[in-house]
Amino acid sequence: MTMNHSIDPAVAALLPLAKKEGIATVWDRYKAMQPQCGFGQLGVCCRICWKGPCRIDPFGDGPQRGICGADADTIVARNVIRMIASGAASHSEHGRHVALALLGVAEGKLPDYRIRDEEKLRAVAAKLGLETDGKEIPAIAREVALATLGDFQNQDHDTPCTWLASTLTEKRLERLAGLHALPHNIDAVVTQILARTHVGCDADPANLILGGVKGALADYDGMCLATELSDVLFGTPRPAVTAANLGVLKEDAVNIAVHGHNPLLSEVVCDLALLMDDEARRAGAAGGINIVGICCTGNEVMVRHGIPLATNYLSQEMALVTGAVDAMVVDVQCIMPSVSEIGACFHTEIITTMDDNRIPGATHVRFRETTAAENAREIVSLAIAAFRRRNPQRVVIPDFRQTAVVGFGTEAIVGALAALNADDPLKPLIDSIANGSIRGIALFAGCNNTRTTQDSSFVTMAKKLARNNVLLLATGCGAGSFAKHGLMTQEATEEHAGDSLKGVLTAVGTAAGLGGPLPLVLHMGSCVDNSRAVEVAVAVANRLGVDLDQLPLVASAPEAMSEKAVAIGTWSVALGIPTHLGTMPQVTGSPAVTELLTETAKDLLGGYFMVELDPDKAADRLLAVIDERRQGLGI
Ligand code: MSK
Repeated sequence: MTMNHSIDPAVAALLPLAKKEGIATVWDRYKAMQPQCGFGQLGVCCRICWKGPCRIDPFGDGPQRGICGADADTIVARNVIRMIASGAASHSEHGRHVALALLGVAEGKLPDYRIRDEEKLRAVAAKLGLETDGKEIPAIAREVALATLGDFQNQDHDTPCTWLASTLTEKRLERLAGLHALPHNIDAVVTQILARTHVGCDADPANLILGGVKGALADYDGMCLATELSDVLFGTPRPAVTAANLGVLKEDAVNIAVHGHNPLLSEVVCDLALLMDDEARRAGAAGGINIVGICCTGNEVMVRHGIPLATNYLSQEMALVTGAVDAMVVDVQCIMPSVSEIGACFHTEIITTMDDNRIPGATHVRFRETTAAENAREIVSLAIAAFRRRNPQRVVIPDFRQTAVVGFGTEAIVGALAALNADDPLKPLIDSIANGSIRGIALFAGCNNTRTTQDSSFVTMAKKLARNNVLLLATGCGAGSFAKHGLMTQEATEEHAGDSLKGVLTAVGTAAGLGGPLPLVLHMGSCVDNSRAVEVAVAVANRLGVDLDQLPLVASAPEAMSEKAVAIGTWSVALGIPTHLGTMPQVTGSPAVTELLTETAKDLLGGYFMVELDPDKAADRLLAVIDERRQGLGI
């Protein structure tokens, strides 16, 4: 039973304990929810007005139209693009937060933050077409922040968002412009989706889906700016050796788990933890303060600072079941509301920090960038106080932790390649793709989902693709899966990579001073950092003079779950990338929408969705797509 939930051994070790203690977990609630609503699974339930809810009979016997007259195609299309709007809003709100912080730093209003990567700031300014010669860092930062905020303010529909226009290939921009799919303003596009899906508005499924594509591209824009400006403020990822899984918790330390997404909070908590280490020791924690990450905040601090990852999305409750977490500090997105109830079974402080993301039963520390250090000090003090209340008898830390070599953002990958060819860093990568040493590239992204065995599909697919010489990139909770299962190590490369891939990874890793190969899977960051993979792909495409839909590049979200994942998957398709989903999307109640997303998209965009629940078969399908692309390029 347990191993059907997850292949994570730490989860397997703790689930019986949760059961013994009477603690309900995500898997218990999933079981209690069965059977789940078939109408919802097909996407044919409409709750957009109070004449409803309406639902379309998928077997053709009952109603084929809702009370207003909307059919299954309209309902499914409206539902899915509303998910995209939510995903785009989530990522871009995160991005706006970071952009405003950069503006505050530039104007000297946020003493608790600073620009940690001036070189990246200059590179970003150049990318956005801003003149930097003779300008001081604060002035450049201000211009970058204002140009970025323009992507939330521009009212000229014919001028696409700056970040989008600055980061894609010319051919891709032309193709998207031809479909009227280029967003001009993130906020406006999200609003348009909500407006056009109101009762009595857009009923054309193809038109709705195209509106969703525009929303997804707004999501891309928001992710891009969030990632790049976070690098400016907090540092650009560099390779680091760290560890993953619940064994990173320490019995003798104040364990603080940072969980959520936005580094504005977690970075300052990390800074304060260093300053307050002695205080923790005085409270009896011989190991001082131990910061660990969960979900994408975990990925953010992992790739930038090598802070260990406790776990990924689906097992966030398990961290609490160890009885060793003194505080779980959360900001936004992917935080299960159940954590406050489980925290209350122990001594654990669950601390919410954002006024618009609160959980009943949690302690709320109102986080403001203007008072960040003061807020973080309060948070760390709460954790130390909780540590004093910890019951050592209830501490069960599963002895599972894997080494993880992480921190492969674009700059780190290019830097490693430059060790082989300083004048033309992309050449070794392009040559390896051209001569078949690297058969293709796969980006693994996305969440965990109770519909699949946690981590299982990620691991199965990655091993098979690597054996077939596919270079693997990962972000988000997918990256968390690989880190927990030891696939971000040099040993994994030795064990699982096909011979030619191993040769390339060894040559690059050795030249870059890693004393051996690059890890089997390259950790690029959190789910908001998927734009890093696009940056690498665009550089390769531009170098070859082709568009993204010609590259042997695929994406996969084997355990997709969130609305953000729907948005990411859709922009991946819009950029021309064949995109695999390992969970059934809630669209199959409409043959028209299903066809649009899995077939018509290929003609319109070059990218398309592929649904395959079996990970072994999914890997085969991705290999076939890669080979098709290679044939197209004549390599
Ligand atoms: S946290 S969106 S479960 S990747 Fe980014 Fe993980 Fe998916 Fe949340």
